[in-house]
Amino acid sequence: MSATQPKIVRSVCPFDCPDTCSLHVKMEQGVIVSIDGNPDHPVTKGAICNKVRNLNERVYHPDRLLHPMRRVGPKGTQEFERISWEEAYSEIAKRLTDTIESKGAEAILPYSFYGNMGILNAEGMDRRFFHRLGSSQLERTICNAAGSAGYKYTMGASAGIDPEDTVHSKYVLVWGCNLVSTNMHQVIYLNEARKRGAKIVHIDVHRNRTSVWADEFIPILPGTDTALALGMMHVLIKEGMTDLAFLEKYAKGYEELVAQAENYPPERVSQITGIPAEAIVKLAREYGSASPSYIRIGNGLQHHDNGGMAVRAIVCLPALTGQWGILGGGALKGNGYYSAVNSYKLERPDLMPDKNVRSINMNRLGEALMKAEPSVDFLFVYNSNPAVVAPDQNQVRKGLMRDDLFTVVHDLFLTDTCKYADIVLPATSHFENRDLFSSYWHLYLQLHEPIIEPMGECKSNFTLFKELGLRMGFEPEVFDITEEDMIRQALDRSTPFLNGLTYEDLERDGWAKMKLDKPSMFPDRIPTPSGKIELYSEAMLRAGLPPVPEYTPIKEPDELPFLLVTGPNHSFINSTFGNQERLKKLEKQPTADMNAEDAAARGLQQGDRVRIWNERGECFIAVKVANNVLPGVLVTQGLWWEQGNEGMQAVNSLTSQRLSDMGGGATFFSTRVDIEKA
Ligand SMILES: Nc1nc2c(c(=O)[nH]1)N[C@H]1C(S)=C(S)[C@@H](COP(=O)(O)OP(=O)(O)OC[C@H]3O[C@@H](n4cnc5c(=O)[nH]c(N)nc54)[C@H](O)[C@@H]3O)O[C@H]1N2
Ligand SMILES: Nc1nc2c(c(=O)[nH]1)N[C@H]1C(S)=C(S)[C@@H](COP(=O)(O)OP(=O)(O)OC[C@H]3O[C@@H](n4cnc5c(=O)[nH]c(N)nc54)[C@H](O)[C@@H]3O)O[C@H]1N2
Ligand code: SF4
Ligand SMILES: [Mo]
Repeated sequence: MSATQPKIVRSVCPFDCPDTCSLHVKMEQGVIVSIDGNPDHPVTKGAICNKVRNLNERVYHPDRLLHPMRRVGPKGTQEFERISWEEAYSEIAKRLTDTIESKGAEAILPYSFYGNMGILNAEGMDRRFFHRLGSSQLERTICNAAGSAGYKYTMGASAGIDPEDTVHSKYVLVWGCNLVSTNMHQVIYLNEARKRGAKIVHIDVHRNRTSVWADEFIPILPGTDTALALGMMHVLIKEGMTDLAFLEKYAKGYEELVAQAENYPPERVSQITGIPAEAIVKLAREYGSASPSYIRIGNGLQHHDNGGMAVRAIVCLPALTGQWGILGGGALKGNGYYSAVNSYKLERPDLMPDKNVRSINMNRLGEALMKAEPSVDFLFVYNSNPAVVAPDQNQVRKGLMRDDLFTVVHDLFLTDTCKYADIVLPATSHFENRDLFSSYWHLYLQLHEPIIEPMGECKSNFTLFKELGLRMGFEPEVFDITEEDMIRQALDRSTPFLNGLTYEDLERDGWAKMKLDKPSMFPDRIPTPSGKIELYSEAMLRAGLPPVPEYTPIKEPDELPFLLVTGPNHSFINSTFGNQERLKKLEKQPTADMNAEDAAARGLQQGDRVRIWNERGECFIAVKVANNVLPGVLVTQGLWWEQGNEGMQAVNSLTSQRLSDMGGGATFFSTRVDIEKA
């Protein structure tokens, strides 16, 4: 084929989204002209979301960073001058060396998350670099840490059922998950299940796109899901709807759970959750009498003070009704366990000079920058935009403004975080990289070959940390390797799921499904300490947590009248795309949904500009009056940039650095605020 003929090449969507779609990219003369889904992929089957359909606009965006820059004005003013990579590397290397000599390596903190989900670029060469450097470790807990810990206490691992089997489900609870916006292929599978007779119930604090799509919507007060799960258990037990044979064989602690559920009659649960008692009884009866039943557990409920317990409690339900092992029955929060590659070989924690180096929870970045001892003097940000996404943003930004802090930010765009950087480095898009992608929902690993050359002087995370490592004099056998070498190392792990998968297999086919002979690894293999599903958990008791599910209210003092939930929106991925005009237009403007009763009591009308505030900060936003939320609840959607929305203040100026009950998770949604006309 001649170079001028359009051709279609295969790619993978790199964003932090469960679907990890296979893409077909149309190229003309070496330029990406359009993006579509790859119809051959067994799960994503050619469908992609609107965000990624125009990804060429992001790749070729006029604002893309194309060369390194050094700050020349005060922090926060965006005054930079162009420098070469040579200058950037020598300044960074010198700073790193000086910091280690004067303060020790703990004064250096990497800060990253999954702006690019590629395994090599998100948890490969970067991890090696910071391990070898001996820097402070970062606990990457901002997303699903609480729920994963809670799920693990009950089931032993972050694993659920194969989503492809959910077409067989007959009753589906979509619990704290905004599927239509955040996991579109799950919607496609459930539409098929519905055609075959399934009922879909959405449990959420906000009537959103998913509630409209579902057959029934149950609005719940934020942070009260543990009580609802216990109320359902109360009814299931009272009405003899539990599967005693399954429980006898596969679960531990049923009697303790029966005693605990006794404390949660529907009337009490109704007062806690805001759900009428009859609705709780009906929900439990429907769930208890349907099979196969499936619970898709989302992130919404775990971003609370009690989020770990909520997930732990909910995932007891499929055990009570004996759903594991039935095609289309069980639950799914995340499936990362199945496609786990060799993280030891990838990340090389053995390179750490001191295994007891301190570790800093990323949800407390503000505190770490302002108060840590020894102080954080060097911050290296990549794959993340903490000035927008981290909680308690005013403290984060205050920390980033510190004169004695040296900050490097590697990104594709001059984000709000870059404004505080001493050195800004240009990152490639994933189209420019070779990488390996797993999904935290479906069961396919995908290989990605670069489809365009790096733009300008951009470098991938892999190349940046490889070259910086070599510049620092680190071992060539660890750092001077190719992407292909590293992918081979990642695949070098003996697990029944990877089942001997090789680089050649992926090169030939593009993807491979993890081997799972049964609907899930449960109940045959339950990797808890007891080998059973732990309705009662001694590990929790030892950790100072209630050993059986128990409802505790959120910790935020209730001096202020409203609970604020600041979730993601339909057209961005976290703060990614917050600078893309087409997608911003679709979202119109940042708004806060408010119950009509509350609005009337406050004299607020549709579209009024309001000030939402608490002791941590304030946020100016338009109010949307609708009965989309219960009285006393406010919901915003989207992590909007401040740049381009001047005077708004990101919603994370209101959220707290408190950690959740388990896993050191974030508590974004356990926020109390007041609201007034601006
Ligand atoms: N379009 C889009 N897709 C995305 C993302 C994005 O930003 N935009 N982000 C990606 C990432 S990183 C993640 S982690 C996932 C998150 O995707 P989801 O798992 O869907 O999680 P959220 O959207 O955070 O919250 C889900 C729902 O929980 C509700 N909720 C909040 N508090 C509670 C509660 O106490 N109880 C109950 N029952 N519901 C509650 C919220 O109103 C929301 O509708 O999506 C990924 N996909
Ligand atoms: N209030 C509130 N806050 C939240 C949430 C919420 O629901 N409400 N959600 C939380 C959740 S679940 C998550 S996962 C986090 C997400 O927080 P982040 O991981 O920070 O996600 P993004 O905002 O998408 O920022 C990712 C950045 O990485 C950059 N990037 C992309 N690819 C590359 C690359 O290859 N190399 C480099 N160096 N950079 C790259 C992007 O341009 C972007 O600026 O936010 C959390 N914050
Ligand atoms: S953001 Fe999610 S749904 Fe959209 S293309 Fe990427 S993986 Fe698919
Ligand atoms: Mo996330």
